[in-house]
Amino acid sequence: MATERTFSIIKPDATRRNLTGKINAVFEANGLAIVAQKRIQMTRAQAEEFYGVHRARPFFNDLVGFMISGPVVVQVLEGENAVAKNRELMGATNPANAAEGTIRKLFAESIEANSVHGSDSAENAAIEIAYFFAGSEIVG
Ligand code: RTP
Ligand code: MG
Repeated sequence: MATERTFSIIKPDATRRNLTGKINAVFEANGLAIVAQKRIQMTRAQAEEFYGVHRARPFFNDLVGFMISGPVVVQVLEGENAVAKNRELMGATNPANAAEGTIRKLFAESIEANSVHGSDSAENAAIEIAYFFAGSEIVG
C-alpha cells in the first residue's frame, strides 16, 4: 500500500473544547503525519461549497451554520492507506454508532457536532486538499 494523503477538519465543537491536541495525538499515534495544518474561520460561502454534495439534504442549513459557528482546523494527513485509516480512526458519523476508541466515540457531541471530517475517497481528498491549501503549504 502506497503512502497517501487525506483531508481532515477538526470541527467547531472540538476547537471550542480545546480538543485539537488530543485529536492530533490520535492521528500521530496511528501512523498519520500532519503535513499541513491551519486554524481558520470558514465563511458561509466556503462551507456551502465544501458541503455542496449535501445541498438537498434536510440537514444542510444546520450543518453549514454549525461549521461556521467557530474556528476549524483544516489539515492534510499523510500515511499508509490514509483515507481509509482516517475514516477508521474517526468512527461512524453518529457517535451513538461509533466503535469504542474512535475519535467520534471519544469526543463527538451529536450526529452533527461530531468533531471531525475526513475525506471519503482519494479522489475527494485531492479536491478537498486543493480547496484549502496551496502546494507550498504542504510539507511532507
Ligand atoms: P464528514 O463528511 O464530516 O467526514 O462526515 P461523514 O462522511 O461521516 O458524514 P456525511 O454523511 O458526509 O455528512 C456530513 C456531515 O453532516 C452532518 N450530518 N448531520 N443531522 C443529521 O442527520 C446529519 N447527518 C450528517 C455531520 O456533521 C456529518 O459529519
Ligand atoms: Mg462525508
